[in-house]
This record gives sequence, C-alpha cells and structure tokens, in this order.
Amino acid sequence: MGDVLERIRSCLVDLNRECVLENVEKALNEGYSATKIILGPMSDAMKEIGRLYEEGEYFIAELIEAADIFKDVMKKLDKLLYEEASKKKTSLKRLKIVIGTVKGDVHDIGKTLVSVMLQAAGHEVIDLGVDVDADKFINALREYKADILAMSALLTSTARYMRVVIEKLKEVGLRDKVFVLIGGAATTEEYAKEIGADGWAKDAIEAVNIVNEIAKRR
Ligand code: B1M
Repeated sequence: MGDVLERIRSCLVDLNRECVLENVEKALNEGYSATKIILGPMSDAMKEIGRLYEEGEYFIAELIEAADIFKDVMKKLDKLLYEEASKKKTSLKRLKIVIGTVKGDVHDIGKTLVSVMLQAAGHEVIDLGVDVDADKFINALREYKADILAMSALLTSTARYMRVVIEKLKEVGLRDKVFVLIGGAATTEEYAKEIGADGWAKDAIEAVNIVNEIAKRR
C-alpha cells in the first residue's frame, strides 16, 4: 500500500478525523481513485476497528465515531465515486434492484456504497434502508416489479434472516421471478449457496459486475 493510503488507514484506526481527511485529499492529488481509497484503506481500517472492538480495546462509542468519519469521507468523495462507477454504465438493460440491510441489523455503510455504485452504473435502485423485514422486501419487489433483491448483513445473527426472506419469496411465488444477491461481512459465497441465493458479492465493485452480467442476459 502506498504511504498515503497507509496513513489513511492508520489515521482512521486512531479515529483522527482531521488526519484522515487531510490524507484523503493528498491521495486524490497523488492520483488514487475514490473507489481505491474507500475499498482499500478505509475499509481495511473498519475491519481493524472491528477487531479492536472484539478484543475489548474499543467500545461502541469508537465504532460510532469510526462510522461517522467514514460517512464524512463518503460525502467528500460522493461525486467522484459516482463518476468512477458511471464508467461501468452500459447500454445494457437497466435493471430494477430492491436493496436493504436485513431485519435486526443497522449497519448501512457497505449497503449504501453498493446502492450508490449500482445507481451510478445506470440501474434503478430502491433502497429500503436498514432493519428491513421480509414483508417490506416483498412489498417493494411487487410494487416496483424489481428484477433483483439485494440483501446486506454484517451480523452473523442477522445473516440467518436472509434464509427466512428466501423462504418467504417461495411462499408468495416470487422466488423464480427475482435474482437474489447477498453480501456483507457476515456472508460468504458458501453461505449464499447454502441458503439458496443466486449470487454473492464480496464488495460493491463485484456487486455491479454481477448485476451487469445479469443485464447482459436479459
Ligand atoms: Co458493528 N459489528 N455492531 N457497528 N461493526 C461489526 C459488523 C463486527 C464484525 C465487529 C466485530 O466484533 N469484529 C460485529 C459483528 C460480529 C458478528 O456478528 N459476526 C459487530 C457487532 C457485534 C455490533 C453490535 C452487536 C455491537 C453491540 O451493540 N454490542 C451492534 C449491532 C447493531 C445492529 O445492527 N443491531 C453494532 C453496531 C455498530 C454501529 C452502529 C456502532 C456501527 C455501524 C454504523 C453504520 O453502519 N451506520 C458499527 C460498525 C461501524 C462496525 C464495523 C467496525 C464496521 C462496519 C463497516 O461499516 N465497514 C464492523 C467490523 C467489520 O465489518 N469487520 C462491525 C465498512 C463497510 C464499507 O464495509 O459494510 O462490510 P461492509 O461492506 C462491504 C462488503 O461487506 C460488501 O461491500 C462493501 C464494500 O464494498 N457488502 C455488500 C456489504 N453489503 C453488501 C451487499 C451486497 C454486496 C456486497 O449485495 C447485496
């Protein structure tokens, strides 16, 4: 990792907002893309902060502060992120995607990132926010006649709820009509297969690639 990227990572781990913002500016001047900054050092720092929380060195207050700094940087890079993801815009069919973080889970940073990048890539995104239950997902899928259901989960406990949503989709006769994409730190490709999802993305870029692939086939 370049020096400036490493500084972004360590400043965020130290929860030093000014230092993060200053180095993000420097990284942009050095030619790093907004996507690289967000998916690289910023995301790595959040994982490290999670580890420090697990080890009892950080508490909820630190997680909240880290999320706030992350959102500040997202605000700063918003336009650039959008422009960079727009390069993935294709003349393919524009798909409708219903997205949300599942019931019981309020982590929204990764989900929002995915949502922004899918929109920038030219798709229509209906973002239901966080703590979304099966009925809310189903109502939105019906109302917007969506092609894709995209669910995010950061907690092991809430990732289990994705299976509940998929079962409900079967009950109401929607399972064969939508592509189910899942993601978030509590999920894996194996887990996606296990619960009968159609796809899993490790990050926002992969999510856009998967959705564009589906668009190609329509
Ligand atoms: Co919480 N939290 N948190 N947290 N938090 C984690 C997830 C945790 C791993 C930390 C840890 O212990 N190591 C742990 C979960 C452990 C587990 O279950 N396996 C945890 C815990 C335990 C909790 C609480 C239970 C703590 C408590 O209250 N005792 C609590 C739960 C609240 C709830 O949801 N009910 C809680 C609360 C919070 C805050 C509210 C304080 C805050 C979130 C603020 C917010 O989101 N507005 C917070 C934070 C910040 C974190 C960590 C540190 C960072 C998450 C983050 O924003 N990462 C996190 C540590 C970690 O993830 N290792 C942690 C940056 C973001 C860009 O990454 O969201 O992973 P991420 O998204 C990525 C990919 O996953 C992917 O794309 C993104 C990158 O491009 N992706 C998708 C995400 N969604 C996708 C969907 C897709 C495709 C890709 O398609 C549909």
